[in-house]
Amino acid sequence: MTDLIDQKQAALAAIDASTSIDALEEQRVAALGKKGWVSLALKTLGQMSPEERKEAAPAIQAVRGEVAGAIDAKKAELEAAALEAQLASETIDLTLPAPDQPKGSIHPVSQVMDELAEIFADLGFSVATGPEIEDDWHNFTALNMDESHPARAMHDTFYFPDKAADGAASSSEAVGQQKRMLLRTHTSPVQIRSMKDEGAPVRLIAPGRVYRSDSDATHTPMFHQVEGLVVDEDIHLGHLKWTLETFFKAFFEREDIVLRLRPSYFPFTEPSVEVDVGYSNEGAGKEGGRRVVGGHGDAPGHDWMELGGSGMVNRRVLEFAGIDADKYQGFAFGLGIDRIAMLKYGMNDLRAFFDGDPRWLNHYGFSPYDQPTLSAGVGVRP
Ligand code: FA5
Repeated sequence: MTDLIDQKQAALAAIDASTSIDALEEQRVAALGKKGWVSLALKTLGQMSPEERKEAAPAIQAVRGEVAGAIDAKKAELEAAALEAQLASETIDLTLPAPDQPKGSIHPVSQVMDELAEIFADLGFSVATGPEIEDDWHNFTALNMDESHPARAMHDTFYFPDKAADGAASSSEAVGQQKRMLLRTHTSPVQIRSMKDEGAPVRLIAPGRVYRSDSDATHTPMFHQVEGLVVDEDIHLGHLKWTLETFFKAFFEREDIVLRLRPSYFPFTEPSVEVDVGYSNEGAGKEGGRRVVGGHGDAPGHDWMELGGSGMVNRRVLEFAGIDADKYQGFAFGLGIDRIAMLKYGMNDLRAFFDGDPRWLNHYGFSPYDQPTLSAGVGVRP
């Protein structure tokens, strides 16, 4: 019995001296575990006479209770101390100055895309999308530019490595060419995809990124276009002109916009017209950037900027897309979104659009609260 008392005193001292939950667990196993000294003492009860047992059992149980109680108490104490330490390490000093807010802004191209969608939605257009990694057929062939068509060369196309050219037999080359993959050079393939999917009539815009190997102040290798397509019965060039004028007046929020429609050529439209807008270089925008001011591009200090191409959809294109070209006609246009953003918000150089310079973004970017709406205005500046 004295052994037991000694062991108890030693265990209580060790429990009290434990500085971690792990150390405490060791003490628990040593005393109360299967082979712990308390458990072994309990086992000796079986060999005792009933009288001895009557005396020894309560004593062992008392020791057991005392040791278990000490372990529980120490455990609670250690856990409380750990929590205290964690809370102390996580306190926030509210008297410190607030850290700089990370400040983002809406890129002018995104803002202009939202403005376009808002204006065209009001004219009954829906918004369509298509893949940026496109195949040769949708980007060129179905738009009436077969393989030998010279207009293909004008697009400075980024092609993906040609699988057919990697040692495949030349007999499969014709098939390979049709499926040759590229970065789309314009948004016009969305015309084909939409007509194939939806048939006629259609009335849509398709804004998105396009790619050409091209770079100067008004050309970048990646830029944005918005395609417009209307196919219905009795559609004519007058509808195209009215739509473009109505759009540009709403977009630039002025009535004196002067558009110049120049006869042009696109394989997928016939007749084709290029759309220019008159603008001023003279201090109208912030830092005197290019800006539409209304008026004629031939006036002194004014010039014309080419914004896009358009025309009546070539019947070959309608046929490629599975539309009855005797019943339906259509007009289409493709405008450079970055260019119209430059003219609206007065930037001079297109390349800065994609440099990611926070000073530029801060200056020309929009607040997320400036959601363009026709009622509140589509051209709100922060
Ligand atoms: C086209 O891309 C035709 N798909 C447009 C079209 C659609 C015509 C439907 C008829 C019917 P173009 O290559 O001219 O056409 O480009 C259209 C506009 O994109 C240009 O007027 C210009 O505003 C813009 N653009 C062209 N290349 C660049 C470039 N590298 N960087 C910025 N904008 C560009």
